Amino acid sequence: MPGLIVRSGMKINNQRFEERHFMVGTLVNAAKEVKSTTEKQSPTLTDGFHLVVDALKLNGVDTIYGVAGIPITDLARLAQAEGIRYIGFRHEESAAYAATITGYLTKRPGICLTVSAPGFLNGLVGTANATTNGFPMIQISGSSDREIIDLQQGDYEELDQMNAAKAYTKAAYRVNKPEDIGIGVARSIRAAVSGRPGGVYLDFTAEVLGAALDAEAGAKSLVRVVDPAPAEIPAPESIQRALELLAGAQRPLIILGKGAAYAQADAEIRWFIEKTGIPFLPMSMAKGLLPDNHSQSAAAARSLVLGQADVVMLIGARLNWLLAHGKPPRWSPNVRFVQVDILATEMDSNRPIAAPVVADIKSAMTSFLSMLKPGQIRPQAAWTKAIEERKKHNIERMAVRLNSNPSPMNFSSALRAVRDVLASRPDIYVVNEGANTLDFGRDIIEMREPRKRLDCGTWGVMGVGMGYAIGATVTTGKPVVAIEGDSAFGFCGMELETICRYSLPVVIVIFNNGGVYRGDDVNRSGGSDPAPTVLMKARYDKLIEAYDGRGYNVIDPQALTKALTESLASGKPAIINCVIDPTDGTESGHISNLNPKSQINAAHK
Ligand code: ADP
Ligand code: TZD
Repeated sequence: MPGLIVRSGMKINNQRFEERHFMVGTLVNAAKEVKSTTEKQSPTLTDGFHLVVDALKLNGVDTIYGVAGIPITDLARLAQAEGIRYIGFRHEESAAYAATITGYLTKRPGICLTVSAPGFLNGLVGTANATTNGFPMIQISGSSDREIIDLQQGDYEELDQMNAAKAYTKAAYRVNKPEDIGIGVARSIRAAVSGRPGGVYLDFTAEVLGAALDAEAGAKSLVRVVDPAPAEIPAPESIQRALELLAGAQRPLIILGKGAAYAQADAEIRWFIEKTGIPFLPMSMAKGLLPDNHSQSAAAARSLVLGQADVVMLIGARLNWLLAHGKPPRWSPNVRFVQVDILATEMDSNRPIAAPVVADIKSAMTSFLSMLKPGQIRPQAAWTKAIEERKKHNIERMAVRLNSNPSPMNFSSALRAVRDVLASRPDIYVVNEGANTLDFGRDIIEMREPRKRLDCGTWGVMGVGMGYAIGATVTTGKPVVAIEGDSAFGFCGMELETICRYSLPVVIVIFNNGGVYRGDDVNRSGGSDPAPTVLMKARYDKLIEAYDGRGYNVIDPQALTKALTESLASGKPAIINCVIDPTDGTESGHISNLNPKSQINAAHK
């Protein structure tokens, strides 16, 4: 074994190498042992661990989320020693969610680090979620010995990880030689952020991590990725076509999706909307891109605008299930679409797209603004008036529910209290998951700043809450309020300890109605087991006391207001257990219609 004098803190550009011994973990001992006998004759070496850390640092990675174990424990230690912030989670799924939301907020891939096989698979749920949502992140995993895996000879945590990952990621790579680490990292970064972003899997075998390499050759093998997400400029004729279609519309509508929020083209989007006067509808995570109280927001007249718009411009939004696939009866059969999206194959995926604009949103909106003629687009006054009237009607109807004070609290009265506290704190990130908690939360909590609302997204996945909350505050330094259904919280609730360990300013408000959707279901057999959707009406506030956090149990909106105000002012982790009427809420929230209905006539059952 050669002498392990390892170079780190490499400055690739000016070739100035700072030499020092590897100071962490088991390798420290190995290094010391060998150094005494062979130091003088040995070439200066680096190893896979160092090259991975150097490659990440070279590309601006400053945070890694992960769970330690064989074979990546020393990688986590070294990353921390080298100045990358390492956040250790209790479960890889949450670490992957944290990396995902870092990617969404920064447009740079968040990094999640997992151990082989089971840890890898746990993290893969989060990586697949990133891919589905189009957010950039990289799951880096150590893996076991290739020869043993390929012959299926039964290694510790044996799994053909790269091939398992391929189906659920935008790209999957494995590095089998230490000199390929730089290329592996570079390819992963590019794959994660270019075009439609997504989750990428990057596999380092245990052998590669431990392998030694001449330090100078190692340094030269690293790659700093230049322009990882190049601008994709739209064809001028595609912009022209779209503008003509919009100009001929009587009842135009703009739908802003989370791709628009991700693109960080906030000013360009706002200018276009305000210059044209077209009403807009924000999808859930695009809320706040323009403030919810903007006069052109049609959010409170959603059914009307979807049903009656004649030309709809989709900006970073897909015509998937969240938009009823653009089809009747929710939509007019004659509606025509402009779609601005970076992915050409998204066009015509559900409805024909009359005016596709394939480009990145910032470039596209810049072109729209430069080609838009004064007065070219103006929605009909009758259209904007109809929207105004419907908004007024719906807001008045909603106010009745919002302002009632039932006991126990229902979703609306509790959310009113949360909304009112957050009204003076637009800096706060709002994480939201559950079914009714999500649907009511989306409608009631007003957003005034872009990218501040983080929720279950395209997959409707429960369990993102804690990872998103941790990732958001670690990335931005801002406080987070996580509004959680009691079932949703349970998926990754142990991350409470992570939140307390790092003393993160996260306040978790648990909407506790004692069940999935509702807490009052009964066992149809008459037996004593709880019904499938029933949970214990637990005191979740007591959980956080185990970690020296602050817990509140509240049964009315006044107490909720006080608890939330106080916990936000403290800047410390807190749980507010919010007691909600178990009979409030509907099965599956607003998407009850997606539950299959039996085709068997009740009479024949
Ligand atoms: P929502 O759920 O909010 O409706 P989706 O996730 O369905 O949004 O759609 C987001 C769309 O935005 C995706 O089709 C994606 O390809 C696109 N997208 C993401 N980033 C960009 C960008 N920078 N420029 C153009 N399109 C983008
Ligand atoms: N598992 C995963 C990973 N995602 C899911 N979406 C579900 C299961 C099914 N599911 C929903 O779609 S919502 C939900 C589950 C289990 C929880 C709803 O209960 P809640 O919220 O307490 O979180 P409400 O407000 O009581 O409806």
